[in-house]
Amino acid sequence: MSDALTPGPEHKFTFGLWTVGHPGHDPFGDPVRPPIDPAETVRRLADLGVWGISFHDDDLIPPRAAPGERGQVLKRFRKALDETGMVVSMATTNLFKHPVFKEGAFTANDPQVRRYALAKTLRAIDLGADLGAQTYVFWGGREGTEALAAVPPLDALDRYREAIDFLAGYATDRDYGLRFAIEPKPNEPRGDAFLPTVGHVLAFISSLDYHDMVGVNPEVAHETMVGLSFFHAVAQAIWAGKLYHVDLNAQKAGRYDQDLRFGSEGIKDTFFFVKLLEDSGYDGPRQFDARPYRTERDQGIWDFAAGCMRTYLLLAEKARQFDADPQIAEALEAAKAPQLAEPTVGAYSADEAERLKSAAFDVEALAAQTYHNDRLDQLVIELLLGVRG
Ligand code: GLT
Ligand code: MN
Ligand code: MN
Repeated sequence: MSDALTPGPEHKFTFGLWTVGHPGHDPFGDPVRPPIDPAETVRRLADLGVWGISFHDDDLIPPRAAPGERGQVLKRFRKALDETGMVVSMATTNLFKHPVFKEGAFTANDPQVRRYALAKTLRAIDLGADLGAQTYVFWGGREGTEALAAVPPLDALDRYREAIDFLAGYATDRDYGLRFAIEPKPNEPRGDAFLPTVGHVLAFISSLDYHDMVGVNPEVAHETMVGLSFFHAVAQAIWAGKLYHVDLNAQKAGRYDQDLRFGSEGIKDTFFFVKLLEDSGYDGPRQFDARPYRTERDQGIWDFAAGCMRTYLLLAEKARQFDADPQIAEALEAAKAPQLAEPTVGAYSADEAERLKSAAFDVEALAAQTYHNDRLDQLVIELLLGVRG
């Protein structure tokens, strides 16, 4: 049991620089923690068994870096990567912090702002590829509006598509071997965001010229904040062959984006998500996009990071217990769960349609069946509470 709970490179756990490095400011309060040097973050996380690190362009190279500083930062960062064996798992662009993006980035009304957003992203893609990133994430933090009249949504979607296709063309042309992952979020900081959920992103991807190289980066908090099931959202991304990256944290429904320690809320949904991911053969990064509580600093930050990974591994262990539990297997049979894998009628044929129309169904008997879902769910709760196995 202890081995299964020790994080290692095989688990592909990753953290963004902006997560453990978050200074703890919020709309009402000042920072509560000093900044951490990216190289120090790499070393501390590597000690905990983390496999990879990710960053926004501006997390790594401060936007107002003095000439020469860029080289210094990169040198320190590369040295820490080399010494620890940690990889750069993902890179992304900060297109939300600077006031130039207050009205949008790829979907800003002003073409010069859109062109600037693209230029910033092209440079950030170069940086990410140079450091070995294989996934590039797009979170459209400022793509949206409060004034519905101000931003025609059909044009905004055209511009969004134009931007992603242009950048995909660039990454392909440069042979960077990158895959893109678009991260949905329903609102915050904008009143209404474009590409608000996993479902919207999947539909958008199918409209792209470069649809093969673009997938989705679902985040627990972003689906959960509007009351959607993250488990089902990720399932649909997997089903579509589009789960290219995943952002793990915790969230209560109906709140602002909380980015809490993984597994600290919604334990049942989180358990089924972990089981789904483990069973699916997904072999991409398992990224924690969470922040320590504002009460934490120093060692508390690294305890928080260790906690995210430990909870993931505990739930993966619970998933194995679920599969090995004979009473749960019986309850799944009683719920007829295995039968959902059987085709209903197969592909259309006129004969089959006729057979169906003339078949006799004992509808009353079918309606009277019981599935014992309460018993099944109770067994799951008991498993999670540690009184089984
Ligand atoms: C920002 C956001 C996250 C995104 C990051 C990538 S930035 O912290 O809240 O959900 O994943 O741009
Ligand atoms: Mn995220
Ligand atoms: Mn979030």
